[in-house]
Amino acid sequence: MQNHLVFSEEVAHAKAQGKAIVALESTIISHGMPYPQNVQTAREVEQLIRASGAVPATIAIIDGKIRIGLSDAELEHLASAPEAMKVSRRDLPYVLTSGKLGATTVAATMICAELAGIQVFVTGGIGGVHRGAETSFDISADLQELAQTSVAVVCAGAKSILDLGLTLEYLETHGVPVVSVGQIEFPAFFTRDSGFKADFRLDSAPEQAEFVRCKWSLGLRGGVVIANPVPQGEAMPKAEIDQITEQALQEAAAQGVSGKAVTPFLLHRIKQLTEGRSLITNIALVKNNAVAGARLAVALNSLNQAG
Ligand code: PSU
Ligand code: MN
Repeated sequence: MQNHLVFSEEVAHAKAQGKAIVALESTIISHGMPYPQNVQTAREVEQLIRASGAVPATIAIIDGKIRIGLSDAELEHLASAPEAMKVSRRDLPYVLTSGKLGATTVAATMICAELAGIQVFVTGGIGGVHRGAETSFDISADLQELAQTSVAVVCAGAKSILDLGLTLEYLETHGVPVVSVGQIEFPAFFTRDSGFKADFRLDSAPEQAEFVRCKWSLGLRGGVVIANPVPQGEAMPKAEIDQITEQALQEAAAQGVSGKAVTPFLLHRIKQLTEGRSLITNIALVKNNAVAGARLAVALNSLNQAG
């Protein structure tokens, strides 16, 4: 098992010293944002995590190894390499044995984080049940991963490109708690309110840490969604994002986009249709999550060390 993993010096050192570590995904870099904003954001997010007292571990697959923590040059390469594969659970053995460059989704990052002994993971938005899933069966593997892999996932909810009601039902069925921060409403990524409620509201990192630890101490495997809404001043107008989302969804259907290409297609079109404003919001919410995730990792680390 361990021979698949390679830790960066920074992360290896953090592990040896018992410091708090935060995992970060790489599909958001390769497929979620354009170059060079993607690599700038990745660097800033890492810095925010360090400034908040934790150590960042960006995860990707390079030369047949699961890399836990990337160098600056590796981040740059991943951000600008068009051949980077979007890697979810089912793709891991292929990308590792073929030696291709792989960017991990929420699902794959959770798997790698758990293997590396990292309990907190920060991203922008999780995948979910797509609209029309009753005929397309398009349900992100992220949800199955949350059902079985024990990592806390700090996100800004999920995008309204998804059916958020069905996404929350799916998580309920699989026993995945959805915790909102600062409000009971489940956030919808670009906006603070989705029209749906989270299961629980826990505003402080120590409360969130106790909750997560309690779940796992009961032997309940699986993740916890920590849904942290985009900051007030950075959110997009709901009517605008709703209309643009509809348009992007219709274009995806008309062009026959399917499978793993759906989510990147929609993210890219929304960015184009908002003339880049969605990207600014996206960057702001990821940074906001980085701070929340680092605080959670620090709180969880002190609970773990207290025994
Ligand atoms: N949602 C976003 N931004 C993203 C993704 C989702 O708002 O970058 C990425 C994440 O890596 C997520 C993946 O795990 O897309 C989900 O893809 P799919 O729907 O194909 O499972
Ligand atoms: Mn899908």
